Formats: sequence, structure tokens, C-alpha cells
Amino acid sequence: MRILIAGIDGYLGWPLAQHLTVRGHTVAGLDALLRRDWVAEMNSDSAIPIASLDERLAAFEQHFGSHLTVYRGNLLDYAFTRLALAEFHPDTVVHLAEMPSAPYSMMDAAHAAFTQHNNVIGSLNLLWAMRDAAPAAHLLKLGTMGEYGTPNLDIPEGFFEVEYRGRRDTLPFPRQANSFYHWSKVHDSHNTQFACRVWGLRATDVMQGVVFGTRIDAMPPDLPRLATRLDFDQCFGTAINRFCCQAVIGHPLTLYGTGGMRRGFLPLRDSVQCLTLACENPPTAGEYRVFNQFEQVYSIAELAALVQEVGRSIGLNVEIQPIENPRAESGDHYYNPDRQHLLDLGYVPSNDIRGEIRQMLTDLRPHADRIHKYRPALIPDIRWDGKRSPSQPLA
Ligand code: USQ
Repeated sequence: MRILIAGIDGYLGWPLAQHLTVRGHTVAGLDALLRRDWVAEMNSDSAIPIASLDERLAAFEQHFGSHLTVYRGNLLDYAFTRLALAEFHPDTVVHLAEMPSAPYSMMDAAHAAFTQHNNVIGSLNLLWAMRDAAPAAHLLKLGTMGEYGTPNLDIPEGFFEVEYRGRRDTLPFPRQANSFYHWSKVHDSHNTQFACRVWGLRATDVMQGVVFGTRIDAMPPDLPRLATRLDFDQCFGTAINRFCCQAVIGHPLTLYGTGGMRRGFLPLRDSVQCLTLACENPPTAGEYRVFNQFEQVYSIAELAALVQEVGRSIGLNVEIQPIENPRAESGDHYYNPDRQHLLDLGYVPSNDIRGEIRQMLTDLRPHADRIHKYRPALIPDIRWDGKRSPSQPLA
């Protein structure tokens, strides 16, 4: 299969390119390298050093023996996007090229507008470019479990059956996102569904949980230029990744509030496995399908306790310090999402969260100095009420 990964320079895109290549697919990429700038804007850097794109591509060719073409540009540029599709002729376009951070989108008006413009218009251009240059290709679009919010109901995969005033229909499950970033993904879902209906495009909208981890099997441990990034700042670092970075420098784990928030989580290797299954089992023309993609549901407090347990078992001094929650979110809620569609396609959850955390801590320990250098980036000061002040420790 010919697979174009938009966002190939990112946390997921770079390992996915390696995994798909090992499976025999012909991969190309598209990227504007914005993630590197956003993390620098947060006065931070990837905990694991990452090579320049040119160095990455040279290492890729050397190790996998296949040349990786990367179209350098932005989905906001329709002409560029269309040209890339027309030239590469993809069977599948994996769309990972969005601004992925909830706190970044809640910083101020400019960042909220940037997030929605970048994500919604970039994705809209991609839909038009696919209509015009690759109408038979499959769009594998990264959405988020956060589109659903935390309703007091089970969460189906995209759609549910409703009865209202004696009539029944199957309709999109209500979306109740909790940041302007998460709303940008809801808007993308609506636009993607509409493009499938009106133009006959085919798409998989992946509602992915929070990803963690440093490794996949295809990634050679002895070739640092093929490593993927791992962020820990308040915007681009996600829960387990931040906790592991904090653990290796002896910084208390920043549990927001009671930590009772429940979310779906999955290791990087499972994310790559699931995206590959979706690529290799495309929907039919005109079909818009939704996959919920996560391995297990955990509360954030459970995860902090797990990082503490594993960290202590390898001799790290790990403390947990609850701090004021900078977000407006429920810390005590029902959460029971389905994830059957990927299991039906053959997804085998790796189910070894302790082993994954141990691997992460081992990979991160040699980079403790880099994390230490950007230590202030660990304390959140972007708040959902619009004020900017660092979260204080709770008793
Ligand atoms: N949290 C803490 N302490 C921290 C960081 C986070 O308690 O140091 C809490 C947050 O308050 C939140 C939960 O952990 O309740 C998850 O936060 P997160 O920053 O790990 O993840 P989130 O903001 O939800 O966003 C991340 C990715 C996003 C993706 C989403 C999937 O950044 O791109 O869409 O996970 S999901 O959460 O399922 O919507």
C-alpha cells in the first residue's frame, strides 16, 4: 500500500512510518515541522533528543533500506497539499498533522484561534485535496476520545441508536469536548463525515485516548536518530509521559486535583498497531466509520501510583504532590467507552503497563539533565478560567 503520513515528524508519525515500512508498505510524509516550534514556545524541549528531519531521513534510509520522501509544507496551503497527493498517489492518507494540546488552545484568544484555524482549515483543505486528487484513497484521521467528554452514559463508537417521540434513528453520539483543541477535533469529525456523504470519500475517524511510551518494536534501540520525541511541558507532555519525566529527576508527580479524572490510555506500540490495522482494513467508498482507540481506562491517580510503584522498584525516589487543577473538569465521573471495532480487526492489547513504564523510565534516565534544564515547564500555569498563574500544591 502507498501510505502518506501527514505529521510524519511527530510523536506518532515517526514511529508509524517505521512500523509501516517494516510491514512492506511504501511510505511518504508531509510535515511543516511546527511541533518543534510549539514546544520551544513553551520553553521546553523533547526529553529524548531528536535529530533534524534530514538526519532522520538519512538514518531511515540507512536502517530500513528505503527512501522516505517528505513533502515539507503546511496543510493550510491547499495547492501544496493537492500537489503532494497528486504526485504520491496514496492509497491511504494518515492525518496526524494537527496541534494536539488542550492547554495550548486555552492560553488566550490568539492560541484558541490558531488551534481551530490550523486544525479545522488544515483538515478541510485535506478533504478538498483528496476529493480533487485522490478520491479513492482512505483518510485515516486522528480524532480524540476527548470529543465525547465524560457523559454519565456508556460511550459507543461514534454513533448510537436513539428513540425520540416514537421514532428511531442512528445518530452521532453527542460531543461534549472540554477544550478549544478538543472542539477543533469535533468540527473535523463533522466535516469528514459530511465529505464522505457528499463526495463518496472513505474515512476512519480514530477517537484515540492518551498515548504514552518511548518504544515500538520496529524502532532500533541503538539508533538515536530513529527515536521519537517525548514531551513533558504543561502543553505537549501528556499524563504518563510527564509523570515518568518527573520521576527520573525527583520532581513530585503533578497530580491535578484529586486525580479522579478517568481516561482511556494506550502505549505507543498499541497506537501504531491500531493505526496499521485501520490502514490495512479500509472502509468502503462513502463510508465514514469511527474507532475508539485505547487499551485501558485508568484514573490519573491510579497512573501516578503506578509510576511511583515502578519508579521505586528501580531505585527512584518518587513522590506524588496533588496541585490545584488548572482545568475545569470533573474529578469524579462515570466513564465506560466501547472499543470493540479494533478488537474485531485483530487488535491485541499489549496489557503490560508496568513493563512499559519501566522501559520509559530506563530510556529517560540518561536524559535527566535535559529534563532538569526545563524544569519550570513542568508546573502548569495555563488555566481554563483564562488567568495565568502557577498551580499551587494542595494540602
Ligand atoms: N493531568 C494531571 N497531571 C498532569 C497532566 C495531566 O493530573 O501533569 C490530568 C489532566 O487534568 C487530565 C488528564 O490528566 O484530566 C489527561 O491530561 P493529558 O494532558 O494527558 O491529556 P489531554 O489534555 O486529554 O490530551 C491528550 C493529548 C491529545 C489527545 C488526548 C486524548 O494531548 O492530543 O487528543 O490526550 S483524550 O484525553 O482521550 O481526549
